[in-house]
This record gives sequence, C-alpha cells and structure tokens, in this order.
Amino acid sequence: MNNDGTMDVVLTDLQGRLNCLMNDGTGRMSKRSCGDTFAFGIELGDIDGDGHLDVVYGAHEYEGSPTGVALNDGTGIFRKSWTLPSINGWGTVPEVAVWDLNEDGKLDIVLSRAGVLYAGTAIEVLENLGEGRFRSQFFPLVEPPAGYDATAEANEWNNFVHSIRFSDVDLDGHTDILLIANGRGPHAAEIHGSILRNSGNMTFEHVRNRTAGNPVKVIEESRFLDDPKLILSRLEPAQGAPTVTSASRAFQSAIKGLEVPDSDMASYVDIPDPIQLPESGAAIVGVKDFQMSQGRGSFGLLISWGGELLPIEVCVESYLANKFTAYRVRFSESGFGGVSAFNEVGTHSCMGQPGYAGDWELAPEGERMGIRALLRDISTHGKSIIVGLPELSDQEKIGVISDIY
Ligand SMILES: [Ca+2]
Ligand SMILES: [Ca+2]
Ligand SMILES: [Ca+2]
Ligand SMILES: [Ca+2]
Repeated sequence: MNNDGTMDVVLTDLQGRLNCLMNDGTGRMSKRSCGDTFAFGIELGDIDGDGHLDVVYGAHEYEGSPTGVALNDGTGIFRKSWTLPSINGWGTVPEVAVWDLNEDGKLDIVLSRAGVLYAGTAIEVLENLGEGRFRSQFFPLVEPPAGYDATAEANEWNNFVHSIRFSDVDLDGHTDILLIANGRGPHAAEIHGSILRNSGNMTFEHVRNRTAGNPVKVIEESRFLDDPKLILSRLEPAQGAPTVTSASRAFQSAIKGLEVPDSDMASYVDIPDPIQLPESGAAIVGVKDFQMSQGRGSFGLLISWGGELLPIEVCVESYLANKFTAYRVRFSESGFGGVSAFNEVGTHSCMGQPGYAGDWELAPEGERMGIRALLRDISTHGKSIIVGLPELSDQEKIGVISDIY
C-alpha cells in the first residue's frame, strides 16, 4: 500500500472505516486506520494509474453508502474518493472486481449488483476512461417480476454473484468475465458458471453455463470431497453416558421442583451407543422424525441430562453463501422436555415457526440454567450428531451433511 516493497493488508471493518495492516518487512503487521469508507466488498487496483493501489468498494447504496474508488495518496492512506453512479433498484453491491478488459492500460471495474434484500441479479461493467470518468454497461441477469417486494434475503429471486473471475475461457484473445453464484435455487442455472463473453471493444454477451459459447464446466462441489467413508469417520461423535459438568449441575438445579410431564419415549428410535455432548454433559439416547432436505429441516432428540430424560426438537437452517448453519432448539409449548417454565426462552423463529432459540441469541438466563452449553454443543457438533443417528444410511448421512455448512 505504501510502495516499500512489502505486502500490506486492507480490511473493511463494516462500520465506516478501512483498516490497513502495514508490514514492517519482517512480517510484523501494525494496524492503522487508513480511510473513512463504508464497504462490504473491496478490491485493490491502481484505478487512477498513479502507481499506487486504490480501493474499489461497494455496499448498500440505498442506505447511503455509495459505490466508489478510494484513492491512495501514496503513503497507504485513502483520503479522496470517487463516487460511482448508482443504479436505481439495484443498490446492493456485494462484490467488486477489477481487470483491464480492453487492454488499454487502464483497469476497468466489474460490480455484482442485486436489488433490495438481494432480489434480482445483475452485473455492471465500468470502462475506465481516465480521470475519474467511467462508461457504464448494465446487464440485468435475473429480474423479479414488476412490483415484487422481497421480505427477506431468503427469497426465490436471490441468486447474487458472490465471486467474479477473469479468464479468456473461449481462447479468442479477449478476457471474459466468469460469474460464480450459489449453485442451487430456481435461477442458479442462469447465473452460476455463466460468463459475460468479451467480443473486444468492451462488448459483452451473457452466455449461460451449458450452452454453446460457454466452455466453462461446473464441477459439483461433492466431487471435491474426500472419500465418503473418511468424511463419516472424521465426524464420528463421542459415545458414552451423560457426564457431570458445570452446565449439567446448573440445569439440574434449574429443573428441580419443575413439573416434567411424561413423554412418549416409545416413539423414539433407540441410540444403543448414546452420543455424548462434551460441554453440557448430556447424552443423546433417541431420535425421531428426522426430516432434512437442502440444508433445512428438523428432528426430535431424546436426551439424558441432569438426571432427567427430556425430548427436545432441533431445527436446522443452513446458509451456504453465508457459511453459517443455525441449529435452534424449540422451547415453546411441548418443546423443551414439555416443561412450560422454559417456554419463554424461545424468543426466535426457525423455518417460520416461533418459539426457538440458538446459543448465540439466547437470553442471559439460559447461561444460568446451563441451557446455552447444550445449544452450543448442538451447534458445534451438529454434523457429528447427524452422523451418529442410527436412522440413516451412510449415503443418506453424506447427502444431508453435504447440504449443511
Ligand atoms: Ca508495504
Ligand atoms: Ca492509484
Ligand atoms: Ca481498460
Ligand atoms: Ca474471450
């Protein structure tokens, strides 16, 4: 960033600042604030051609965070900025990339754009004309119907481009733009593995994957996994009886004196070698109603914990694009062991149903009652728990866990 021959790092803090990690030449990095820019996606490139790397940045234009270029003053500080024009209705800019697409020596900019709550997918190509001027070409790739009003990021029109790569894939001498998105969902085929084919002179044509003119072959993610048997053996859960931990003691005293209604234990499939959960000290001894598909679903577990046998219900929502899987437990109504005193713990929703909570969103009393330790165990060992269930074949287990981040 300061042209002293050692590689530095630029980070966005998502709060209006750029932070630079400056390398002293031995690999020791010192952190300093190096600009006032709100950004989600950033990329480095010398956009003004003065020999110093600048930062191209994008965020949510409709929330007052313009897309632009922060200019390096030569010392690794970004004082000045060029704001790039916004595009009405396409103000989400989750990914930015730079490449000299017409080989005129000036780096051009490619933006991934989406609508509010990621409804709709588009690409903008900005040709660098020099001196802060750009010529825009806009390519809407998936457009929601007119009047569509998204209520959540999880909507059928969300297939945003999360990575942009450059390569001359058709070997005609012009660098093409490769688009990488979530490979699932109703519009994945239009976006994932598609290209903006460069015909020279900054003319581009969108070519879907698996169509003539697009030689990109998408290889299923599962092909990159190890031997399935190895995956399962690596995820094998700990087995054994419940143990006494500080969380199990806390839970035992919390449940003391509460009425634990009888449950229909016979409806659970027995787990002959119970799955041990290390932090809470609980052991999973039964399972029922296992239903998982495309990274979402629920199942019932029978756990032995704090001297009680309790039925609980686990709800799973996996967000591959966000690299996060939410494991929540149900506390409402017949939820957590059927004990009504726990109902109010379930302050969040899962798959549209209220009365759930995960460890990261649990109210403080959950800590006191030891429940957070159990939820943390389920979050941390979610895949191992699934691998330890007797109901599923190896093939089914591999299918389910490969859908979960
Ligand atoms: Ca440096
Ligand atoms: Ca520069
Ligand atoms: Ca150029
Ligand atoms: Ca090409």
